[in-house]
Amino acid sequence: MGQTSLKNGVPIVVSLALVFAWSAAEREYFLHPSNRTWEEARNHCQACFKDLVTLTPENVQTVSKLLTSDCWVGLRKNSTSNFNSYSISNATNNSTNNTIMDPRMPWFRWANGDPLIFQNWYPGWPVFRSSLPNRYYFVCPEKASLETAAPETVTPETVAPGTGTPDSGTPATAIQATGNVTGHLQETTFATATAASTPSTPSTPARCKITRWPDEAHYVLLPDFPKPDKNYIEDSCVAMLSFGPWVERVCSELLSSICYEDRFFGELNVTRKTSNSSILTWRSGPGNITHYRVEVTEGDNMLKRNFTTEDLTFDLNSLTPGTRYSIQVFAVKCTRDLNPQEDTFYTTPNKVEDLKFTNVSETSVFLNWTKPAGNLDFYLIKIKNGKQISSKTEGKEVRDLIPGNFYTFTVLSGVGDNSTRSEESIVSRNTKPGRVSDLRVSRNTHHSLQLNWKSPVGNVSFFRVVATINNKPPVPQNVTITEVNVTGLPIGSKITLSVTALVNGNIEGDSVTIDDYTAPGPIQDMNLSSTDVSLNASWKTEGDSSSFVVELLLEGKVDQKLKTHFSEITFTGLKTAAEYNVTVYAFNGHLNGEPLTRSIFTMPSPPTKAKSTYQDKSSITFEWDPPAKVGRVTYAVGIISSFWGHNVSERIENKTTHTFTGLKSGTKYDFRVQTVADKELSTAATVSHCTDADKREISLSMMCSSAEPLLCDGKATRDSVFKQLLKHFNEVLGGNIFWTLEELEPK
Ligand SMILES: *C1O[C@H](CO)[C@@H](O)[C@H](O)[C@H]1NC(C)=O
Ligand SMILES: *[C@@H]1O[C@H](CO)[C@@H](O)[C@H](O)[C@H]1NC(C)=O
Ligand SMILES: *[C@@H]1O[C@H](CO)[C@@H](O)[C@H](O)[C@H]1NC(C)=O
Ligand SMILES: *[C@@H]1O[C@H](CO)[C@@H](O)[C@H](O)[C@H]1NC(C)=O
Ligand SMILES: *[C@@H]1O[C@H](CO)[C@@H](O)[C@H](O)[C@H]1NC(C)=O
Ligand SMILES: *[C@@H]1O[C@H](CO)[C@@H](O)[C@H](O)[C@H]1NC(C)=O
Ligand SMILES: *[C@@H]1O[C@H](CO)[C@@H](O)[C@H](O)[C@H]1NC(C)=O
Ligand SMILES: *[C@@H]1O[C@H](CO)[C@@H](O)[C@H](O)[C@H]1NC(C)=O
Ligand SMILES: *[C@@H]1O[C@H](CO)[C@@H](O)[C@H](O)[C@H]1NC(C)=O
Ligand SMILES: *[C@@H]1O[C@H](CO)[C@@H](O)[C@H](O)[C@H]1NC(C)=O
Ligand SMILES: *[C@@H]1O[C@H](CO)[C@@H](O)[C@H](O)[C@H]1NC(C)=O
Ligand SMILES: *[C@@H]1O[C@H](CO)[C@@H](O)[C@H](O)[C@H]1NC(C)=O
Repeated sequence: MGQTSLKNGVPIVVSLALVFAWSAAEREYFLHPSNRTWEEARNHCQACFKDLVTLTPENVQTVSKLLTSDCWVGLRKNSTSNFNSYSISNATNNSTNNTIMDPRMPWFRWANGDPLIFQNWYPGWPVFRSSLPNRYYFVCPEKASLETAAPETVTPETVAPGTGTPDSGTPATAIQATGNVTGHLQETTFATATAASTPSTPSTPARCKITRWPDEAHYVLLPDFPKPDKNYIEDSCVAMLSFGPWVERVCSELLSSICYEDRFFGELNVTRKTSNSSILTWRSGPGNITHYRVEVTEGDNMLKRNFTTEDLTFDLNSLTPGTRYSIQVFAVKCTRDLNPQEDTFYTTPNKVEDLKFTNVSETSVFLNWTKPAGNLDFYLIKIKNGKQISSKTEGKEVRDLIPGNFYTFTVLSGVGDNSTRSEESIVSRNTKPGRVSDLRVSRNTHHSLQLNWKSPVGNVSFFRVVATINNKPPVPQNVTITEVNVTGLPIGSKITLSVTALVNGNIEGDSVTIDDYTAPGPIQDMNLSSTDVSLNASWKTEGDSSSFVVELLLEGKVDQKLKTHFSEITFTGLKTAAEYNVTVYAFNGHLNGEPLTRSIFTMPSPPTKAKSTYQDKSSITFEWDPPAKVGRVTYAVGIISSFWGHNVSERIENKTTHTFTGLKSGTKYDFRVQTVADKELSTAATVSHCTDADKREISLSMMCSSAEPLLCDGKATRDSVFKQLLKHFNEVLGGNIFWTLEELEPK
């Protein structure tokens, strides 16, 4: 009955299973310095913890560090208290059935039922009975077979109630009990053994009570043997010395003690989380829990609330949306907080408000919204194709979109651990369609233009083409292809054309604009007029062409080329008497209208400074200066005497002097000289001059009778005859010929 048999007796399988169980739980150890008996210490441990400490190779270090003095541990020689826990190992495995040790062995199990797989006795302990068995001879006389019974030896420690039926053939009357009583003592002897086990005084014989037989009880005095073992304690409890090893002590001794408890791992569930409420449920703690304390922490605020042991749930209300709450539920046992059951959770944040587009471009949109009541940690923007972006602020630009596509944007508010999100706020629309490219005009006619372009990247439902003419209201046109022939335009006009891509009926992209012209009309009605050094051209055309190109050609070469915005032009500084061609066409940007050419001569320049350099009775010589800037020139010269009706004209070339002969004497001639160019004559330079007079006297006799003598008087008075005569000649002859009138006194 020693350590060896203990070790051999404990089945390996059983202890392994329990080792696993130990390692799964984390044990905590508590030293209680107050002096208690082993029984009190154990009761206290069971009330406020789990039990008295159980020592294993793993925890012995930890526990021994707590020690300040000798302490009770959970081991007692008397193992009757272990019966209940014994069935645990039995039930676990059928195969152990036959190998289970007799539970009545001392030191068999720890107080909590754990098997004793580790021992650390101080040398000399435990103390056993001396090797000589204490023999108790006792006789339980039975009338019928008193003499026949063989004495048996009984070891008191092992005596336990038998359950078998008495062996009726051999009823025991005198028994000598040794270590093994099975099958011999039956139930007849257990009580005697108990009585005999504690012979307090050797002189007092133990009594044997036989209860089995109904007739009467027989009490037998047993001889006593003095007990040789001084340190032997019949019902010892184990104390751990402050330096670690174990010794037996009397259980009623007052010592401090060490309790243990498995660390409590509960489970706190937070359910039915909404934006402002949730429900907490938790596990009941082990043993005699007095109450539960719930601590709800939000930022720097903490709410504490006590709950009774029946109440394992707490309805949290009036919470702030989108906020992190951390919860601790402490089970309180003997005023001690057990390891808390913990959880943190977020309330659902509120959905964002006023979600709208603040800017939409071709490849991006700017979303803005307002922060909802409560808290949140970030916003999440979901785009249709599964893309997600997050934002810390109440606005976000979403980039890399396709122009003109329809997008749905979902904005949610989120919390730090992504455990919950708000409801969705949704907006959707098309991005702006792109700008058309390569817009160009071709096939300009008088009344139409052909427009071509390339469709932009992305989505377009149709194009709007607008032709604006001057300030007239525009004429829009919708097309789905990328070309259009714009018709009905005014001739020769500047047309502003713009093409805009649209999607979804009315979402417009940026317009692309181009200016061009319808083909200019022909020049009509050109009028030319010229002087000797200038030329004026004016014309008309249909339409409102912005400019004209005017070419002035001389002898087939371009002399001047001008662009004008007016439909009239004057060239100056021209050569005289030269044939100029004037070609005019309307010009609009790159288009020329049909040209019109007319020609005209510049007027010749007149000669100047005509004068007479010589005259006699029948001839006059005239001289003049030639016109400026002239080379070879023809002059038309002429002389007229209006009196004689004499008219001479001639053409001469390259001379600036001419003599007229065969003239009448004393006559005034009017001379003119003109430059001749083509059929045109320049203005004339004129001078009058008289031939020398061949004087003759003609006498004219007149009879003058007058009532008034003075009237016939040659002199003086107004109405004199002479004066009238003078007047008459003046009228007839004038200055055209040489004449004088003189009055001769009557002889
Ligand atoms: C105990 O009794 C059984 C059966 O009677 C026997 O087989 C066994 O040897 C005995 N043991 C001792 C130690 O006497
Ligand atoms: C326990 O008893 C010892 C000896 O009797 C004494 O020294 C010690 O102070 C006691 N401890 C307490 C906590 O009462
Ligand atoms: C064993 O201890 C229990 C209490 O733990 C006690 O009731 C019982 O009488 C003791 N038995 C013996 C044989 O000492
Ligand atoms: C084993 O346990 C069962 C019930 O769990 C019980 O009926 C049986 O008697 C036990 N066996 C022994 C040897 O204790
Ligand atoms: C235990 O034994 C019973 C009957 O002896 C049997 O029905 C059962 O299956 C066994 N269980 C195991 C785990 O071996
Ligand atoms: C286990 O022990 C019980 C009683 O001691 C017995 O009835 C049962 O048959 C045993 N089982 C096995 C598998 O030996
Ligand atoms: C917590 O929830 C789980 C799963 O629903 C459940 O199995 C468990 O019993 C709950 N615990 C408590 C303390 O309510
Ligand atoms: C539980 O503990 C309280 C106070 O600590 C005590 O009054 C009560 O009797 C204990 N109950 C049990 C069953 O131990
Ligand atoms: C909870 O109970 C403890 C112990 O009974 C007490 O000290 C504390 O004030 C209580 N707290 C609340 C919030 O009721
Ligand atoms: C939109 O949000 C951005 C970023 O938060 C901010 O800068 C901008 O001012 C907001 N615009 C409007 C109109 O709220
Ligand atoms: C929360 O979710 C977003 C999007 O799913 C992710 O980008 C972010 O990293 C997550 N944050 C955490 C803390 O899991
Ligand atoms: C062109 O489209 C716009 C926008 O859908 C519409 O208002 C307009 O009536 C359409 N014009 C023509 C000529 O179809």
